Amino acid sequence: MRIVDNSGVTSGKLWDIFCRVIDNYGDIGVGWRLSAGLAARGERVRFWLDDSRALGWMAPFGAPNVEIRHWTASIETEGLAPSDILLETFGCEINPEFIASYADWTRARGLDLGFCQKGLWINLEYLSAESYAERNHALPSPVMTGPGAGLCKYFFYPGFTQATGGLLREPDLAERQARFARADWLQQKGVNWRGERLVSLFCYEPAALADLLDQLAAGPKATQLLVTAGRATVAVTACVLNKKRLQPLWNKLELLSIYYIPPLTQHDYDHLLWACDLNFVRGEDSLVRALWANKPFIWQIYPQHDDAHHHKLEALLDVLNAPPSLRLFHRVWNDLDGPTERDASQQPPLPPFELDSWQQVVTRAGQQLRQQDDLVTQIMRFALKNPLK
Ligand code: TRH
Repeated sequence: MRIVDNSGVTSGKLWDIFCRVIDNYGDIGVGWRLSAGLAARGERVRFWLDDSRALGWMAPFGAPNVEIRHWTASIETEGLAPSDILLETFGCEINPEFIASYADWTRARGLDLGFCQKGLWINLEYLSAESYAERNHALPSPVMTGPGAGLCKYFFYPGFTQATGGLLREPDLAERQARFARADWLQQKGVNWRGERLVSLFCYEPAALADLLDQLAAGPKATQLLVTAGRATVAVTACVLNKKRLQPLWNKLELLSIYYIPPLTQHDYDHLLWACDLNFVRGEDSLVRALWANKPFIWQIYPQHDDAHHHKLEALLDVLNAPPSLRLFHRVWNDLDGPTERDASQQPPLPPFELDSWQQVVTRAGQQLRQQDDLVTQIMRFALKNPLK
């Protein structure tokens, strides 16, 4: 059956989406969001994962038309329904036997029309605001050797401009946000909120974490810090223990209270971002969710060994047209000015929050970005341009 959605994109294809979980939750988080987003628009998805455990809390109810498949060392393809589109997330290497089957399915459809016209094999890249995303988006790369020889792989770059593949954003997001009731949700999650400033924290192990806790504990506003499960919880717990050991009177006015949140579904993680006055996010997917939440946010970028993340962070701040206070806060939060192991006394202090001006930044950026077609719309349109249509 062919389906026409609001954006005029028609479809009804079967996608094989492959995702390797390296560490953290960004790869599976994006892979799942894409799979569910495609399925919600009438596509069918086989989502191949080498480790599906995180879906147990991220998306415990699954989604209609998304079939989770265990990605094993060798994949038995006999008896599998031939798929239309092969998509690898973030350069994960798909098994040769699977690629061979995909090439066979493509040939069997009579689409042996020549180089670069035999099917659609997409590599979805990481999100970056750097200019290479525009330059490389949608470029084809003919496969010259191996079981996929003769096929063509396309590079699909998410991004912040019209010349990229856009950002993941569900069509019903605004409607969900309009229905959201902050106090009810907090109560439902067991947060005893008495009107304090609410800050969410999703981070790795930032060198400035102790500083942040000090700043929040210094007031003058009372703050409730809602700490996400996993690395953020471990880091904050250790930091608080250390503070209390060294300064037993730390936070004695109790202007800072800390609540450790259990792992949330992706839907509920949105709710956390919508409920808070300031969000600390990390990696790429939560960054996008923080933009849609339309609340001031601070981003901890996933660190890379060669410091490539420095440029990536600056590029985002440029796209946001961030004022100096927001740039400085990001520099310190991301420890851009020196190695993490250095003497803590040399660490530049975390600057104060300037929530009003940071709010203007996210509102302006969000308005612009909502004008763009979302990533699922764009990738489906891309698939329709292909000879398989
Ligand atoms: O977990 P991350 O740090 O992911 C990282 C980066 O994406 C990085 O680039 C990548 O290379 C590495 O993973 C492997 O942050 P990110 O990208 O925000 O992904 C987190 C996902 O987890 C996102 O989909 C939101 C989801 N999430 C929940 O569903 N529930 C929760 O309670 C929390 C805290 C997150």
